[in-house]
Amino acid sequence: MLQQALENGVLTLTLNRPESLNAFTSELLDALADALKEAGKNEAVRAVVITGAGRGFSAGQDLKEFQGREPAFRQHLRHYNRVIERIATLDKPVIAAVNGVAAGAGLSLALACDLRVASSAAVFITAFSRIALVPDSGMTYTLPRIVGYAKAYELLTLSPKLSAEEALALGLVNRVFPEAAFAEKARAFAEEIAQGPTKSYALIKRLLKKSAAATLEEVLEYEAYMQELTGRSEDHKEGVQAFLEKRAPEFKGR
Ligand code: LHQ
Repeated sequence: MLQQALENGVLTLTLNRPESLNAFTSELLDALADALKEAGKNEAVRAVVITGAGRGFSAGQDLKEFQGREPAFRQHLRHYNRVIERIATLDKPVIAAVNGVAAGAGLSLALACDLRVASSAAVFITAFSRIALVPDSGMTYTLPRIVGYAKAYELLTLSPKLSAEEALALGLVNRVFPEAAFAEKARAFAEEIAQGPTKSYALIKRLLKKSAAATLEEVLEYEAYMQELTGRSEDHKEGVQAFLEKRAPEFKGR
């Protein structure tokens, strides 16, 4: 259901229900939440990739899970919200490797990640309004912050199918890689990030999250505090030394 593999500092979590385009069941969401919690504790993990098995990334909620009964929506969303909150508070970069279609809460999950890379074959659909729902899993928070209110309103109400190139033009994804080389390119991208100054990345994430609901004055204060922390790191010393010696730095995430 959820595959896990740790290699070269990158923990890859693969949603593995390909027969339903990796639609989410409560079980899959809980497994994902647990894996993210463990990733936070494991020092060997310096970046996390979430991707999908088969031809989809995730088609969102498994619409067969509640067949014949009414879901308790608010209660069910706790499974989603735990995942979204763990991504937001995880001090490590989380990359969505969108290998195929991302719809509904599958797209919400991708948008909650820090970076998104897409296969040229990927398709993006907000999908909620197509089944007369409102979005969940933070999409009304993340989407307007990425594309602005006007585009978010359009994407959420009309729910068009966007190609990877359209998603790139909107800033919904950071990179598009050709379908045939996607897995390899996405891995290389994630490994490059895992080799980076990941302690500094962690504090950049905290600063950006804080700035979403803070005044300039508060942000300036928080930046100064975080600068003290990164300024005393081994990686900062290595970064300056490497610059002075005109060589590439070797960061350790400390
Ligand atoms: C699926 C699904 C799926 C089950 C494809 N479930 N089987 C939260 C709380 C509580 C309730 C409700 O929702 C939420 C959050 C949400 O995420 S709401 C949004 C839910 N997702 C959708 O509405 C998307 C539904 N899927 C689609 O519109 C299409 O499948 C897309 C556009 C994603 C892909 O289209 P195609 O590439 O043409 O593939 P397909 O439709 O042929 O699907 C392939 C198989 O996957 C098929 O099974 P089958 O046995 O017929 O081969 C689908 O039934 C199954 N599948 N999505 N969400």
